[in-house]
Amino acid sequence: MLRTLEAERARGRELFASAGSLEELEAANIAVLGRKSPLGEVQRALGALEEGQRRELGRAVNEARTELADAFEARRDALSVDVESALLAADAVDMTLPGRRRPDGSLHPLTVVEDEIVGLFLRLGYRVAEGPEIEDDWHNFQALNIPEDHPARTMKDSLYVSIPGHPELLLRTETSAVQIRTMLSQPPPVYIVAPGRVYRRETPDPTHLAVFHQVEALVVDEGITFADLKGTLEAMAKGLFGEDRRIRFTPSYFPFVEPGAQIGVTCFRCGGVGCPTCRSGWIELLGAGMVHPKVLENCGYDSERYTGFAFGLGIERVAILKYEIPDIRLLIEGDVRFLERFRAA
Ligand code: FA5
Repeated sequence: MLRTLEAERARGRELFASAGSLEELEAANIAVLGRKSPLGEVQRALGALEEGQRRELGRAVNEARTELADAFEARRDALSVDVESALLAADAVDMTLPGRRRPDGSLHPLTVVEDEIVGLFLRLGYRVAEGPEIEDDWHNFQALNIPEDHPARTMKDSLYVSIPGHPELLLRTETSAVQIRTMLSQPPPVYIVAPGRVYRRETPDPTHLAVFHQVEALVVDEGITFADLKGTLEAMAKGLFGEDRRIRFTPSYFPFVEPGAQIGVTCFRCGGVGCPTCRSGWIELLGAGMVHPKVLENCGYDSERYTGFAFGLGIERVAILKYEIPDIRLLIEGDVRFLERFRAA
């Protein structure tokens, strides 16, 4: 039996040393130290021996077991380190590789144009005013000299909001309602610009959207005349489009101004001859005029002492003129290929 024991010791050492993985090592452990292994059998046979022999052989079996168990553990530790190293190697990050560069984002052309227009007026000493996008009938119509039965109400198709208990709410059709809110909140003089979103029931085409943005301007002070309006608009058009683009004033009607005018800019595509984008050679940019005395009075201003001018321009219209965009709808489609053009803008 001692010979078997020696042979098992040698076999066990060999098997453990040659195990190439933790799975192979576990199988070797069962074969060498398991209950059904030759060593196990020797151990079971001990009971049948007489005491002196049993003690001697028992000690030898224990020694063999201890040595083999140590060999098993030493190999298991070595293999575990290998496994961990392999996992780490698979997970390794090469710190010397160049990083993946994400393309820089950019401002939407409408934001760029709005910032430019507002910036122009801030430099002239105006301040920015704001109003809600959901308006009531009084601010959107009545205070702007558009009473209930006034035909001007049908000039723009309004979108009404159905909120129980608030029958007169609508999505504002123009930023002019901010004129009213501003005058009600402060005494003259007033020098404000009010950028914001407006809503109309329109079918979009190359120069029209149903939801678009306007910048409203309002000036009320002593001695303001139409010449101030004209000079301000000419300065603005030159600032936005450069010295070469021609602008024109044509008489127009808005109930909240008297006299009223529309300002057009020569079309970037045809230069003013007429094409599918502009139809007439001109692209209408804004409506303007001298604030109607009734509007001043509706807000508690003394219309004998104060006069003022106002205008409202479409930001999308400025963008299509400035960047020569053939269709205004491109501005709201979010197509990255189109927006990438403005990365450097
Ligand atoms: C108005 O909205 C007036 N509130 C402007 C005004 C303000 C007049 C103060 C007098 C005093 P109008 O509906 O014309 O006017 O619109 C003003 C500008 O918004 C237009 O000149 C145009 O640049 C732009 N605009 C109008 N409709 C659309 C549309 N459907 N899509 C894109 N831009 C539009």
